This record gives sequence, structure tokens and C-alpha cells, in this order.
Amino acid sequence: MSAAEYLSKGRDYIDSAICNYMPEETVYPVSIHKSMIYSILAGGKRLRPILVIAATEAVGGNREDILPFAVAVEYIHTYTLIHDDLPALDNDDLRRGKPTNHKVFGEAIAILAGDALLTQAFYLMTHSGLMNAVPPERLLQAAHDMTVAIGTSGMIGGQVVDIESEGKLVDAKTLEYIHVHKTGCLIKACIRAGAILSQAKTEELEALSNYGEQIGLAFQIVDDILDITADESLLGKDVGSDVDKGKATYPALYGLDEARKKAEKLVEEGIAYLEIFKNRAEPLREIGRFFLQRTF
Ligand code: GRG
Repeated sequence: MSAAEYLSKGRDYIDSAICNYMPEETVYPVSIHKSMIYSILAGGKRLRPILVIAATEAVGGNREDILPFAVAVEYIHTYTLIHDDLPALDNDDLRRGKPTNHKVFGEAIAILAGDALLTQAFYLMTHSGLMNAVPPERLLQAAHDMTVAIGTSGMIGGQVVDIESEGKLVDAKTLEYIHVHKTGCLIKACIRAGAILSQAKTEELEALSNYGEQIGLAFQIVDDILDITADESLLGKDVGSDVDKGKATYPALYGLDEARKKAEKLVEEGIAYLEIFKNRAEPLREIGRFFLQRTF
């Protein structure tokens, strides 16, 4: 199966699961459910849940068993996008090709919709379906790991340094900290979650963690590049906003060519860690290559 096919089938699979787990938008109080559904169903590549599934399958697990966890990571990701777009943070107007959540529902509901998606993610990470399929110590380990990855020593930490670095010249170490933490930690945690939930052996978990670390950083470097080079209608969000905000980015520090080379090297090194999985890791290899080739 080609990368495009794997990703498109994966997206359809996750999209239908999202609908199953989300409260109807007619449920009281209607405004919050409408706002959550608006952003979660606005599109999106569903890369993070697909990574959970691909890691599960690389270690011989079954995607049905871990589905609520895979959906949970998309809820977490969507919460970060809603909050990241707020006037107090990036103040963006466009996301996934649509007006941002606060533009449609107002800031108060947008903040609450992000909070609710994060809360709902924890509901899903402790879903009864998972409890029946996964040993409790594994479920606890995956949920704990995810919590660390999205907290102040992970994603939130990266976001804080990102904001505090706006308009400043940052050194390479700070830039790497921002990208690894604000974006890489969640990506790596998705891959680790799939492996942990599906009883990965120690050496398998270590290999997948290394792969996740490399491709997580590469993903954000490519995101920086796309902010300069992409077609806005394809990207689905404002292009050029990093430059406008004086954000710390790889192209700003190294130039476009060098930034691309760094991303390519990271993906190549990441894929090399997958050797032990033989053919079962082919989707993970393809996803790594897609991270470099993507135009949106
Ligand atoms: C708690 C106030 C508050 C804010 C949280 C933590 C945070 C804000 C934001 C996280 C940082 C962030 C949004 C990083 C960007 C990551 C990124 C490149 C997102 C785009 O991911 P894609 O391309 O998007 O996978 P789709 O739309 O395809 O899902």
C-alpha cells in the first residue's frame, strides 16, 4: 500500500471513530458541543492517531484494541490548535481551511472547547473498551507518558519558550528546545503509546522512541518551511505568519536549504531505527517520507 493510500484509509478510519465517540451537537449545552465538533471535524490529516495505529501494528498489535486512545490523541491535538490560534497566542484567522474556532464561536467558547477536548481525551484514554483489551499497567503507562509529553516539560513548555522568544534572536539550542517540545513530544508520545499499549518489548519501544524523536523534530522543521513556501489554499492556514510574528524557525536561523537538509537527515536517521521491525514498519517508514514531501 502506498503512503497516500495508507494515510487516506487511516484518516477515514479515524474520522468515523471520532464521530462515534463525540457527543451529538444537539446535546445541551449546545454551543460547546458545536464548537468542539466544528474544529475536530474541520479536516486534518489525522497523522497522530495514524502514528498510534502504525506503531501498534509494527509491534504486532491490533488497531481495534487501541482505537479510543488513537482518537484521544486527535482530541489533544485539536485542543492545541484551537488554543494556539487564540488572539492571546498566535491570533490566526484560518485553520484547516476554515475560520478559526474563536472567529466562529468567540474566545470564551473556543477556550472552553479546547479545555473540553483535552478533558474528553482523558475520558477516552480510560475508556472501558481499552480497559478490556489492554493490561491495566500498560494503559496507565501510556496515559502517564502522554500526560508528561503534553505538560510543562513537554508541549506546553515548548509553547511557552516559543511565545517568549517571539521577536528575539534565538540560538540553535533554544530553537531545538522549542520544536522538540511544542511539536515533537506529542508525536513521539503517539508512537510510544501504540507500542506500549500493544505490549512492545523494551528494545522495540526504544527503537520506536528514537524514530519518534527524529521525525517529530523533522515535522516541525517542515512546518516552518511550509509557512514560507506553501500555497495557503492547500495548507489551510495563514502562510507567512511565522515571519510576521518574528517566530523562531529553522529557515530563519539556517536558511531554507539547510533547514530542508536537516529535516531530511532526521527522517533518514529515524527510519534507520526501524530495521528490527522488518516489513511491519513499512507504514512508519512511509509516514516519515511523507513528512518530508507534504505540501499541507
Ligand atoms: C494551553 C493556552 C494553551 C495553549 C496550548 C500547547 C499549544 C497551545 C500549542 C501546541 C503547539 C502547536 C500548535 C504546535 C504546532 C504543531 C503543528 C505543526 C500543528 C499542525 O499539525 P498538522 O499539520 O495539522 O498535523 P492537521 O490540521 O493536519 O491536524
